[in-house]
Amino acid sequence: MDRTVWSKIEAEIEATKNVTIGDLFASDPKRARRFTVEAAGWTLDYSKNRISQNTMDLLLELAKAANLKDEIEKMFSGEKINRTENRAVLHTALRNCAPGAQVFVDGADVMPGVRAVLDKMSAFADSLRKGVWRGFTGKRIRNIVNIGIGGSDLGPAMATAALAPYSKRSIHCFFVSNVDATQLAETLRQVKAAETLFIVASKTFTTLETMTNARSAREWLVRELGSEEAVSRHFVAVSTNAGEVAAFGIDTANMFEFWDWVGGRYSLPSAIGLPLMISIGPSNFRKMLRGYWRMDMHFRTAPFSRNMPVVMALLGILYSNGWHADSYAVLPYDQYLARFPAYLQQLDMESNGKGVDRDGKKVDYATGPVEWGEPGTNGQHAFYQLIHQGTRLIPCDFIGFCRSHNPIGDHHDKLCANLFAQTAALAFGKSADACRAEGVPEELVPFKTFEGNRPTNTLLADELSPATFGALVALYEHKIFVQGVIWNIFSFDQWGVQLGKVLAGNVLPALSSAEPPAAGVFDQSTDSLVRRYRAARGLAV
Ligand code: G6Q
Repeated sequence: MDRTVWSKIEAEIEATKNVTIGDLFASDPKRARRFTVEAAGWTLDYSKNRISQNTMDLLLELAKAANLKDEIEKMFSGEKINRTENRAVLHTALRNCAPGAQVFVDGADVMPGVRAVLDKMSAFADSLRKGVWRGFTGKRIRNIVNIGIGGSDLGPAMATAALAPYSKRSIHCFFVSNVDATQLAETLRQVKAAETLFIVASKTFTTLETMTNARSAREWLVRELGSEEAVSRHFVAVSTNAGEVAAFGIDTANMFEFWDWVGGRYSLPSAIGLPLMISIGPSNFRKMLRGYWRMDMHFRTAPFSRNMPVVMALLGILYSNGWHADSYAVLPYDQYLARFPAYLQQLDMESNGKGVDRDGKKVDYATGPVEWGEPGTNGQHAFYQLIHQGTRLIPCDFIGFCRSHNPIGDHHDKLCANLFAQTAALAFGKSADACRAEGVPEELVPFKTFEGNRPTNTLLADELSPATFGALVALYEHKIFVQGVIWNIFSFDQWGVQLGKVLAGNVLPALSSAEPPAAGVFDQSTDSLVRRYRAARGLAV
């Protein structure tokens, strides 16, 4: 992070620390308009933040000092910015809707491949939806079970729920990710083998959880349908690894490809989105891609002062590094977005949860914050207490829509009234005098006072559509990218995840071997836990 600019921001925070959001509104009748930006069907009102124009100008200087413009161009044009894995980062190519667009990696245009896979997915999704592709016994496919984890699960699972109003309701999508057999078993209880298609989604096709679940699902299917030959009608794969797909027994004609320049957590608009495409249909899927692309174009071309991802990223940095907030909450006022905070947890925390800078040196400032949240209004009856009156600063993103897919009575007005009222209460609070004026007894005044000055962003779109949904995901992707650039960390690798993939492999044999582990193989605590487990399962300790 640029020290010179950052020290100016710190000085500004110190000089204005007693100026509240309420004061800022009182001194500027145009504040709401000044701090509102529009992009790709979304309005971002960020006026309820602890910022003046001066704060924003300084934050924008920080973006400039990090050469953000060049970094954005490097990403869009296919430079290998994921340096620790020597890969380009081109999720934006997956939704590049510009006619005739070309994007080069190692001298080869990736766009023909992107278009070909989209066409292959579309043909497959159509034939499945129309009942042309049928199961081994001739029955229509009514259930899709996606087997994948992390980036090969969270995106399609979240998006399939988010875009349920656009789904073909006669096809049910299930997502199995956990190696805990309970998830697979409970899913299989709900489906009939003859009507079920399994999508094995794994970039590497070697991930322990996914391959374990896929093998068990395959055994179940063969058992239920009585023939190995059934597998080819009931299993397809999404992967970058054709060799492993073939070794598993899936015909590579039924494999949907993606590429090493698509990071797992950025892969929803790739073939990883196949269950979503089957659910909402190819045309809606393409509308979603267009929504992503509109936000991509906004991000690439809009001046930083009007650039929604850049503005949100800068505000996040102000709170993380300037006000020392450890976390932020994302609060969608839409039940269809219930899984959006969980999806963002991976997107943000796996991307920016890094402790060394791009030169491999330990950073001495905070990087990726903890992200969490739940849909409104449920959260209001749970954790909002802490946001309103607790000792921690929790900046919040409120997300809402002007129209509901389920316009029953006045539910939607009530939902949105809560959204707007919460942001106002957080910003302006309720003074002790206001409590007294309402007749609150003096001894209760401290408990009923809200100091306010709690920052929020409000994101509003007309309705939750494939296009606004795509734009929303792209908004957060780019916000996270900008923060990574300013923190000078690599956002597109995930060595912490790799570690987990190796560690369990070392312990696994010790849980079932005839002989207990030799002394000293594991640390003391792990050794005693392994022996406790073995004893309960009747094995020698
Ligand atoms: C995402 C991560 C990680 C990955 C899973 C699944 O960015 O790399 O969450 O998606 O570990 O990996 P596979 O798709 O290779 O099974």
